Amino acid sequence: MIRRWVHAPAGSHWGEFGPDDQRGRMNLVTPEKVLQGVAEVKLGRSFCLSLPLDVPGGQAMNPRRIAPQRYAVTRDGKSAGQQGFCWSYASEDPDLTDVVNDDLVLMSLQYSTQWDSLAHVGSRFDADGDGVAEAVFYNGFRAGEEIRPASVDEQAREPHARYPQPVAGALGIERLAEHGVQGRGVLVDLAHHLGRKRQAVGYDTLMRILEADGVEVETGDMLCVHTGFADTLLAMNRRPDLETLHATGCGLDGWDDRLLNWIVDVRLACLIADNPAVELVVPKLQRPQPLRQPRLPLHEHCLFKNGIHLGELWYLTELAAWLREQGRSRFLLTAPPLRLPGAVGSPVTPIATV
Ligand code: UVW
Repeated sequence: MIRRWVHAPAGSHWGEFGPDDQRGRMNLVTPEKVLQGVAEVKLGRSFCLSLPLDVPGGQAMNPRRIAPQRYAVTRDGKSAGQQGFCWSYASEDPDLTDVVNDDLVLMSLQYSTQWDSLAHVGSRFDADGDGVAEAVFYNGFRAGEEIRPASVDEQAREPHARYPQPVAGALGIERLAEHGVQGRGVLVDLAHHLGRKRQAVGYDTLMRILEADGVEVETGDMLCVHTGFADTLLAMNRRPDLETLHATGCGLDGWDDRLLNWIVDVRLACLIADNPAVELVVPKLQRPQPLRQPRLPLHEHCLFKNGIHLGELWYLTELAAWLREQGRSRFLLTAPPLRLPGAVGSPVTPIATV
């Protein structure tokens, strides 16, 4: 048996659902929470919470991520549709009338509306107490043993076999898919109160807004944070203007300990936003402490320490406006990722039903 960890990081809840758990706080979405979500369905109206998956439009926002490249499956340089017949059958049986198109897509799984799995962000940490910090993920799963990223060199050598092995040997997004991801969603509308100016939102501001709007968050809820970022991005119509985007939209303050404690104490099942990282990513020089530290402290806190999945670049604008009009904040949220073994993230088409 691999003993993955003897020390858990400060502020973490490793082992909360057992030492081998790979689903984290999504375990808090119990059958009872599903029923609470269903109880929010009064009209049967649905909202699509995904951006079109070819938004943002190019790699500018995140150079590591490629936009969907779509291909038709062809024969002799033509797709079945272009040939006007179904080549899989027609050559054998000219009497068959079927015309069939297939296609394929190459894209970064976290290019647009997405889930981050617990294999997405870990930390250099000495989990087994041997004095050596290793790349470790939630519940002590290791990079070298369970997580097998293809190196940049391997990818460059074999661009068409980018990920010959599943990247996440543990904690992959299929763990979330197997759960189903359906339960009660709760929306907090930061954009309504703060406008679209870039700013970090800490505990005090979040509490003030929750109170002003009468939003209650309970154990096992899936919290959606509306900042307006995705709406601004969508309006750019796949030509992202980085200068405008860098000045747009708030993000949670990953350096605010009271906020981090609240996320854990209120026992959110997961945390979702319509911006690219949920948190506001702050340049190194502006960070509070000069010590070794993460670039993404909220990612570290949620994904690495506490098993809280993050949803990013969701489209929440229409739902936020409708909920405000109705004086509501809760809904049934259905958001399973792809059941793709070993994937670090996944595109998702979340649906809110009210
Ligand atoms: C990083 O870019 C590290 O992550 P995310 O897309 O989760 O913000």
